[in-house]
Amino acid sequence: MSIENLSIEELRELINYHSQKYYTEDDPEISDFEYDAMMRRLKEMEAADPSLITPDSPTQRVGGAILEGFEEVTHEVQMQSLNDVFSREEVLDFGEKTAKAVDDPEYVTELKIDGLSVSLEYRDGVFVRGSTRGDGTVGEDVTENLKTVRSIPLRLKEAVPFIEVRGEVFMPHKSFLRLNELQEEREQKPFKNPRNAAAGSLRQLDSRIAAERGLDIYVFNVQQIEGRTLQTHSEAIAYLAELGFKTIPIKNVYKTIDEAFAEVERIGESRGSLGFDIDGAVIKVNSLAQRDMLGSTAKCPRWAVAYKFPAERKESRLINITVQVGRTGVLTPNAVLEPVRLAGTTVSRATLHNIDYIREKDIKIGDIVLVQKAGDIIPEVLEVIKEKRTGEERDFVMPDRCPVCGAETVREEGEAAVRCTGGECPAQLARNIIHYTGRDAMDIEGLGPAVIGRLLDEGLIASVADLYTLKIEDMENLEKMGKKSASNLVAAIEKSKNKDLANLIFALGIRHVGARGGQRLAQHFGSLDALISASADEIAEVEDMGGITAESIVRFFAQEQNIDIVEKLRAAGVNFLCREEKKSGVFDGMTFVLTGTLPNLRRNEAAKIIEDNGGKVSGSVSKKTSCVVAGEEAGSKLDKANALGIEVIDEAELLRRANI
Ligand code: 3BA
Repeated sequence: MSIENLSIEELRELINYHSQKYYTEDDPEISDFEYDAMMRRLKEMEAADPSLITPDSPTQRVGGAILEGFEEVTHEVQMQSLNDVFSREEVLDFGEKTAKAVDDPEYVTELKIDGLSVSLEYRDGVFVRGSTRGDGTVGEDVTENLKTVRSIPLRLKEAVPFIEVRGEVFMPHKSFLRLNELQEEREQKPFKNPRNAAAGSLRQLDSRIAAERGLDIYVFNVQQIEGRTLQTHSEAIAYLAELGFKTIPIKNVYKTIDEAFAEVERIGESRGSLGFDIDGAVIKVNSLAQRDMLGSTAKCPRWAVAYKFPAERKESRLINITVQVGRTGVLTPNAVLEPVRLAGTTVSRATLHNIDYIREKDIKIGDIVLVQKAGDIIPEVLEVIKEKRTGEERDFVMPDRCPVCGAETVREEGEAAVRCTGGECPAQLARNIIHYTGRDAMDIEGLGPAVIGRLLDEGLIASVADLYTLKIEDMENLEKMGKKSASNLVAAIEKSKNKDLANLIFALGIRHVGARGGQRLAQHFGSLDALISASADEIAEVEDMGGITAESIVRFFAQEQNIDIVEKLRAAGVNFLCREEKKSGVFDGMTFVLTGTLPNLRRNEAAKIIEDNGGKVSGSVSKKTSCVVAGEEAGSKLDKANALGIEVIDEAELLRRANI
């Protein structure tokens, strides 16, 4: 079947089907490649006629809306809490009380996902609103962010008149590890555990950020439903799955509380291999009629109980402290431990964060330490058992030379991190090259971390400049690479020579210079040579460049190895000039602020139109603002513009004035 012949509605349905197979059922039927092709085709069709875009189109999952704050949502049915218990006795007690109040209760046992409770509302089968729990009565409207969660259906398989469901949003370990790697590369603080990362993602005002965080959901309750009656919880969960939700797994219905608790224990044993954090298990009465009879206390239903697993901590001997070097040159101390079993896995390493952490906790090599998993994945050393010291313990000193390349290490004012200063440090090299080939940098397709690793191992490259001298013959014999891939790679590398200066500046990996910084610098200086010969003061004059960034750029080009690389890139024929001239036109010298949701344009599309006509876009309204473009639900920025007497126009007026 060719996707070219499908109507837009048929194509959407097909994508929704495969998206559900992949994200909700974890059972894909087609390759990522085929899926991407369908998405591309849908985007093309929607771009050709934006009036065809529907709010529940799968293209709407990438985020876009930028809010100024979250609206309040008053929960029609309160979001209750769960009674927590910590022992088998308390669970049996719950069983006894339940059996006294109702006849022959049956139970189900669920995982207790360690995430954030949310409520999802659907009208006529279409997702209309999603909100956080908040204090149980009033939460926040996070619809835009929830739309980006791939396992939340935007349209149900049946057009139920109205349904409200509740579930737990969480960040799987895979997404969490990837996010923290990115945080490190961007020199931002890593998140402490997946729960905090999920919470931070749900509270993003820019839904494009939430879209990249890889959140997931398990739905565990029907709160309100019109047009259907349900008898039991297990029936409700099965029905939710039919509607297309990713539902909390229910293994069995148990006739005794003992059997239900046995399942709790099995869940405890499976903890380490789930791929996400749980903090316990929930036992619930299955019959909805019996739930009504049992009722609630002030805050919690009497028909459910949460058994919380103890945070597992164990003692182990800290055998050694090793130091790892990341791409940005940060040295991280790691504890080597005598292996212990913890929360389902064997732990033999733990992070010690940085030298301050080691000093604060007075950690010495040879100490007996208490180890805990923060969340369920990253083990950390909690404290030293001082009573067990023998006097044989040794102090740890951060090396003053990089353990990988031998260059000096420094600790900058006010920073916790110690860094390697070696420009050719092999530990940084691989990640520098990966950065160079990235999409926002030189965009060299097919040159990912695995291939780069092999090229480095074989000694075929020692810097990004060496990419340009690679030949097909060099590569075709590399493991898993044939002549065809090798020649595609050489072509992709060749193509990168024509990238714009903005990409090149970003690709060089200068500390504090991001993709946008690269653009500003390219437009201001016009050529790489002009940037290289600029002083820190001159650089600091460029929009958005601070003193620290300017110093960092000057320091980068003062290093001989870096100039060597620049010269090799020049010799290879890499473009050093800015082709994207700063645009000029009807908006020269004007500063615009965008607020609210525009009827047709996305925020970045409107910004591009303004910039293409010589204007600037700023995030906040001030006396310097020339004009505010306001859409629906514009908030405080619009009020401020009115107060300051700044001209306010709508999308249509913007399009009339601009030259498109
Ligand atoms: N089941 C959390 N509450 C849960 C519906 C009740 C409930 C939970 C649960 C009240 C989980 C309290 C906040 C809340 C929606 C109230 C679960 C989980 N069941 N499996 C019995 O996996 N974390 N949390 N959320 N209503």
